Amino acid sequence: MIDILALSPLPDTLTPSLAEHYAVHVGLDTAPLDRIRGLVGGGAMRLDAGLLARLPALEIVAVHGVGHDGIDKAALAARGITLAITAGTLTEDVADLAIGLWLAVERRIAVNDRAVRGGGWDVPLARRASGRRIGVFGLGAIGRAIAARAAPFASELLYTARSKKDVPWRYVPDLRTLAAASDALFLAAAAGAETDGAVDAGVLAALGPQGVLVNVARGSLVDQAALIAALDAGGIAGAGLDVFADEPAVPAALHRDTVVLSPHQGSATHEARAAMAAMVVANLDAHFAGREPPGLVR
Ligand code: 8YV
Repeated sequence: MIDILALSPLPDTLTPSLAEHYAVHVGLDTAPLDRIRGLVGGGAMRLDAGLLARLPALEIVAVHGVGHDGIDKAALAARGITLAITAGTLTEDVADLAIGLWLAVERRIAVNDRAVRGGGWDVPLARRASGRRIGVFGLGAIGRAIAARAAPFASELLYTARSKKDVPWRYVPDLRTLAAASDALFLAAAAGAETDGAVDAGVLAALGPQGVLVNVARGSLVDQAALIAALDAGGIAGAGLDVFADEPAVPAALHRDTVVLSPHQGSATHEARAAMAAMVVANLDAHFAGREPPGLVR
């Protein structure tokens, strides 16, 4: 059997099907590193040149997810190592969660749930979600799915992306202008140098005291200290956050009624996780059969 390394324990949805086809080793300490031909890890995995050097037989990195910002792609390319992701398996689920977080912030769903559990029955007034101007940063598959869901709610749907797309929504070339024109700003851009800290104090100030930020992309897109400062100062109205700067750490300063917190669960549905597991295996199987993996990153 071909030896595969998982840097950390794999989800239960993936382990059985992977183990049927491959000899799976979990963790660097016990794995036969010189025989490892495939590496499997989550979308947030870190893979640098130093780790790659310890894996001389590595041929493919199969990501259980769609993010690959923590992977040194130049180092992979230099060794001719294939990179594959589970493209298309989790789009709808992440978009669903984004809308859920936004509605939970606007309509105080989470904070009121906590109040009712504590015996409360007050109904502090919330904000109408319908009729807001909605901005989406990043118009890949997930950004489009968010926009398609949000558009029926919105008075206007705007987006910022690397380029204007053939979509019925208004293109705004830069993030700060997008934030200024939006009541709710959804983050769906890929992480990386281009978007690192993109939501900074200036963008948050542009979003303004009535604005809500929703992040289902990566914590790295947001200057988290600036976000906390904006929430402290009433610079924005609230936030729905599925991702954080240093997961799983969630600063106590974000534990507030205007913020809905979520444990990086965008793809955590039975359906998405089953599809992700199947695609990790399909990517590996294709590669080792000499075919192009369906989730190949070019
Ligand atoms: C997963 C993700 O939580 O796809 C991604 O990039 O961050 C998430 O879907 C992660 O990959 C789980 O392994």
